[in-house]
Amino acid sequence: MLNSVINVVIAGLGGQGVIKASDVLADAAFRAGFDVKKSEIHGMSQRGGSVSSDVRFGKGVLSPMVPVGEADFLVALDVTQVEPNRHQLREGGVVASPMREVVRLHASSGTTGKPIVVAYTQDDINVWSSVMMRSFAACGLHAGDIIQNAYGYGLFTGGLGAHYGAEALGATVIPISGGNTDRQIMVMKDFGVTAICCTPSYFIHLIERATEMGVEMKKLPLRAGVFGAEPWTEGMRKHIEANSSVKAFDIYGLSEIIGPGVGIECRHQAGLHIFEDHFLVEIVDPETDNPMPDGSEGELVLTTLSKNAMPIIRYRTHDITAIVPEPCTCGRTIRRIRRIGRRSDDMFIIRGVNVFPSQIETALLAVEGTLPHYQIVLTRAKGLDNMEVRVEVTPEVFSDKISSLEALQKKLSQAIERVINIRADVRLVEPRTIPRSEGKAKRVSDQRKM
Ligand code: DLL
Repeated sequence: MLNSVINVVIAGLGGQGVIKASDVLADAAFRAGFDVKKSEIHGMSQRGGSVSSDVRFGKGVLSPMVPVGEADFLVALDVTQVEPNRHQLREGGVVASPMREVVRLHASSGTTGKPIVVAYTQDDINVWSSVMMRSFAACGLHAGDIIQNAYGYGLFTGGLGAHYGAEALGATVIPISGGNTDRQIMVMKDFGVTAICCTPSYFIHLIERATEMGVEMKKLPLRAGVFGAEPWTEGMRKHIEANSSVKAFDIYGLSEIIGPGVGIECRHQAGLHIFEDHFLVEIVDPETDNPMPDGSEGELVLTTLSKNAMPIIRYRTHDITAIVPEPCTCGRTIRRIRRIGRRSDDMFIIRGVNVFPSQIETALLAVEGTLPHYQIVLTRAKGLDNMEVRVEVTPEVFSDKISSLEALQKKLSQAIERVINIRADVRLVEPRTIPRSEGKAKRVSDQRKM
């Protein structure tokens, strides 16, 4: 994965900035013990001999020294340069520290294609533990709490990220990982668990299963849920808080930046505080790439400020949010972002209308009698797109008369139409028929391309 010489592509529009960047890189590379050779700056006069090897820049300039697909690292001085130059990168990861300093590898779950491998030095792990520790503290947790960590352990960053943070806090961690739902409930009850970490959709499943097992969730000492790794709505929060004893906190993060712990809600549950001493936040217009002012919605772009093994500059997360500029009443001075309801790439187009799964979820959960389990199935017949929304109803509603079920179906269909302006076929399904996930829920099944 790592060579003693790193091939770096500096992508920018030229000028002093590029030269400065190559100087900084060369300096860092020297100090890290790399074999730095010489600079290669197209279109400019060469400056000195002490610049990082194989540095190049420029929009359409292809370097004879860094063949396409062979760059280890892309330094983009301008956010617009990331995508057009991505093809220069070598497959299989980019590590900026010597491999002997890398103490851990993880991989993103990846919505498409191959997973992205991410690497950490010991310092990176320490930063991660620290931001996770602060995250737990923001939820009001402290030493003495018993934290059941039901995020998956393994390549997924959720499990070990939360684990190290909880230990740094001085809490007692139960490293149960995801799955084995009955055992989760037994452990929660028997160990006097006070906080749980998992995806919000899995916690809803835990609530249901506990009820079936005769365990009263509201009577447990559980008081905080640290939920993230997937989009969820205020409707889901209401459902969780009404059906259990937890206050539900939203935690955000992504493997490429560090894992969980980029941001978290505080007790006011009014946006996620970003740990700005480690992560620089920007919002850009996903269409034009222009920076957006605070308060305007756009794509979250993150830069790591303290990572060693995989520093990342202006990473396009695809997550849509806005910066909340007002200070929070909790007193923290780090800024907040709005909860992430959607990704720019989870949008689907149906009969020409752009739709996000979270819009459907908001519409469904505003109507009484439904459960936060739904699936959107897209099909195509004779060239015409169709959207069916399968939604689970509560057992009480399901045993109602046909006429009341039909009335509910109509109500849901109208609620969806009000939000997205097109009709969807709503199908009410029996409780427990939509597949449950132990990790991230899969909401959309697009069968149009199959
Ligand atoms: O999901 C890291 C994580 C683990 C976050 C545990 C929180 C808790 P990835 O598998 O790389 O990493 O997926 C990252 O998940 O870009 C978002 O699209 C989505 N995501 C993560 N947290 C949230 C959240 C982990 N709170 C991708 N709300 C991100 C909405 C979220 N989406």
